[in-house]
Amino acid sequence: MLTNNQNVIKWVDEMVALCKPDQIVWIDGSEEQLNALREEAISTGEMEKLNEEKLPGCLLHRTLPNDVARVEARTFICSRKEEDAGPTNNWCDPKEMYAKLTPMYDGVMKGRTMYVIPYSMGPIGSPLAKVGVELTDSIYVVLNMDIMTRMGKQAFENLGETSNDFVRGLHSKANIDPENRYIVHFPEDNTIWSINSAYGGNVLLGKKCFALRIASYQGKNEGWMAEHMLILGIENPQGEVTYISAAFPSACGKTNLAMLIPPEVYQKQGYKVWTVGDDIAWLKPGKDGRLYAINPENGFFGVAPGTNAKSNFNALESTKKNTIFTNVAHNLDDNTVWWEGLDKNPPEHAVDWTGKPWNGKTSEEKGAHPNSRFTAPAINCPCISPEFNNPEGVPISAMIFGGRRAKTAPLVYQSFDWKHGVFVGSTMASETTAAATGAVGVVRRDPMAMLPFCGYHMGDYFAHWLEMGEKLGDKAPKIFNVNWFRTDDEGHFIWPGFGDNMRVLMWIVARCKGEADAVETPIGYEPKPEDINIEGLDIDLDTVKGLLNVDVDLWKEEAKGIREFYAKFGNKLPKELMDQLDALEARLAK
Ligand code: GTP
Ligand code: SPV
Ligand code: MN
Repeated sequence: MLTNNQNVIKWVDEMVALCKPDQIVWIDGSEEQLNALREEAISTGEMEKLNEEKLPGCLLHRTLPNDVARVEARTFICSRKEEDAGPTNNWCDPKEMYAKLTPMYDGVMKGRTMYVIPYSMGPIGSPLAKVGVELTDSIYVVLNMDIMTRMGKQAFENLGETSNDFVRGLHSKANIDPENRYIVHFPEDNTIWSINSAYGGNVLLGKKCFALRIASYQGKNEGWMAEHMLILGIENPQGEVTYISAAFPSACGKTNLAMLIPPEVYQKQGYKVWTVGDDIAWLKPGKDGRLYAINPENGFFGVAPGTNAKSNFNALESTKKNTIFTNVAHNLDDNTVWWEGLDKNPPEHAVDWTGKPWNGKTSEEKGAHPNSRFTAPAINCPCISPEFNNPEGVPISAMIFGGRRAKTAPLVYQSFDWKHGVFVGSTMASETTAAATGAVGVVRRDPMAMLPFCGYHMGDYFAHWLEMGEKLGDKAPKIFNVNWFRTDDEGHFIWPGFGDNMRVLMWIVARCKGEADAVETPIGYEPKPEDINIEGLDIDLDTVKGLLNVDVDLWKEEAKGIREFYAKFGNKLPKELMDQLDALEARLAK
């Protein structure tokens, strides 16, 4: 045992009595203990050791083909009152859910070891950090949590001997039975139960389950925000850094934007980009009244396909050591990894993500699953911010929303004010991706990129955003919307994206500093086309004009869609947002 905290000990005892593991191992976070676990996972075949010269400390893991993504249909928010989960979450009465799952956990760890993982979300000692304990029967989970969180006995030291303020996570892979898979949150009990999965967001309980679903509920009650946002800093040649956070739905470009390499025109002037986080931000007003953000995570659980030296050099560099690869192709020639979009030279002698022999030169099948991932330590990232471990976080000047929209949403626009910005975030829509099971490419509303991650009623969540704006007043970040994914008639992306997204961020920074003009449109403020720097790109001013075009007819349709979506929330929809919708329709009718 690593702690004398009776709240922890009592709960672990109860869960041990339920799950009946053969052994209990308390994870202290020491390299010695982790190495023994790595060796064990390698010896049982659960993980494979990769080329020690080319990928030192790296491991490969494959999950079952039925277990490759988050499962939104099997994810529940079990608040006592159904109304508190709201219309966008699956709900079940907590008593009923405990009664249903308890027999499934009964004896589930017989013949297995239970690992007790203490971890901190947020820098150790940060006033914004919070402690969780995850119980799991998976070494893969332990090794991933080691990368993704500050794991080990320090977390217990932070919790102290008497506090009861920790999130209780219980995970068992059980039989990885998709029919009995449950990812369940009990916000009022600070508890998460996950069973029958061994993949990513379903089982690394510090990530989406705690740092977004439980934390969003805590933030509402405690006056802060947990958001599905990257955090980056742009340093100008004078050494001043402006911090921006951005919410895009899963697999819509957060990791890429967070680590972007500035185009040459900015590099030669001395601009730099620093990564604070790539997926989750916890935000709270600071002493000076501005909004400060920390990244509660300690690593990146990033999408592998499409990651290459050109699209995301810094992410690729981050995966060169001490990284776990999940569901990518295994290159047998040199015991390395490969995925679609890594390079144009797929291996001939390889094993695909399902474990079958695979020839990348001739096969029609994909070598890596579209949602294959790398788990890489943040410290590996060449552009990790010097503020990454700052317990106070970084002050946010701008918040950006965005998604995948082939049409309708322009390259960038700014909201008229905070309230309008909350409206813009609440009405975000995006095409679905492989990050969750189900159809890909279908446009759905995904408010603030939080649809799958908000741990309470989304109408109350919108109200919380509005309240935060009241509290922040004129120190509130400016709110923007971006879309890198507009397509032409042949379906090709028009905007070059990736590092060139910096060109749009530069207008955003200039707006925050009051150094750039804007044009008023019915949906918000837009840049003058010539204010987007296209030096060095092979697109012209007319293309930028096209990207910024607001098609009033499409937007009238959009407003109708928003009205339908808003109807779901009934009287929980803040009146301010309905007023915003009416105002948008009035501007479009002019
Ligand atoms: P999660 O980890 O699921 O939350 O995803 P994410 O939001 O971090 O997305 P990520 O940066 O991993 O990008 C997902 C996919 O979008 C990858 O295949 C990228 O190559 C692609 N992508 C990212 N940025 C851009 C862009 O600016 N333009 C285009 N066309 N594609 C992009
Ligand atoms: C996402 O889907 O937004 C992810 C991956 O970041 S997972 O951890 O699986 O949720
Ligand atoms: Mn994510």
